[in-house]
Amino acid sequence: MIYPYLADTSRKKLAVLIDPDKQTVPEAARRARLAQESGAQLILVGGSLVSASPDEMLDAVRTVVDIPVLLFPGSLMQLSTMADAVLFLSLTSGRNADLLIGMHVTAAPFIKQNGIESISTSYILISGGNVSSVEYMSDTRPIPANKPDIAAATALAGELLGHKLVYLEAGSGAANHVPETVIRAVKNTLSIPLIVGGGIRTEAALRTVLSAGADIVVIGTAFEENSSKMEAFARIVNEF
Ligand code: 1GP
Repeated sequence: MIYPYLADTSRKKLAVLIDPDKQTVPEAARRARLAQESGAQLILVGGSLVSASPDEMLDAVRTVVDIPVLLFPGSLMQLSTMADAVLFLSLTSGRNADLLIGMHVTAAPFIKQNGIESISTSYILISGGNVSSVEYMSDTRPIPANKPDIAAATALAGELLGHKLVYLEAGSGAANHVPETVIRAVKNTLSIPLIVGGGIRTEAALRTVLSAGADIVVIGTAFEENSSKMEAFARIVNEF
């Protein structure tokens, strides 16, 4: 069971996102090993546009690390038995019924038959200043970045529905990460752990997101561009 580890918010966690579309299997394994050696606590595997099964990549990654490897599925095609657990995402900022419940109905029997740990997660898209892949692919509108009250109410609705995590997402490669005001408003209303990702590129941005209340911070693009940043980023997360 991975959830109790995620639910322990006494220590903040750095999650390194590995997008199967942006790297080969050996590259993913190398990056995962570097993430663990650098002090990251989690690996997420997934992306908006992945069309092949992530099985081989998950297997390779899990072979080289001991830290939990979570599947972060952009679509049903990415479902796999090879991760430690799957984030069972409901895109609650949007009004696309398929991404709120439709795909979950299709996926549920597979998850049960295979005994996969699924962690129900409110996935909340916040405008990151440019049109993200998630926004385009999901055909939904993000919550405006200057509406913390709407973000907080959406997150609270997810918790009241029984979701176990909230993930505030600005979109991979976002121009702006989720603003401090939004993170703070959401954190103040929640008693479940808060994940924040998208557009976090600098140490200053990482500190802002952590001090605003993120329990888990997800970083993909910044490490794809420069994997040597992992160590400094992990040190900051571990200091909080
Ligand atoms: C995307 O939140 C993640 O789903 C990570 O975003 O690639 O911008 O770090 P970045």
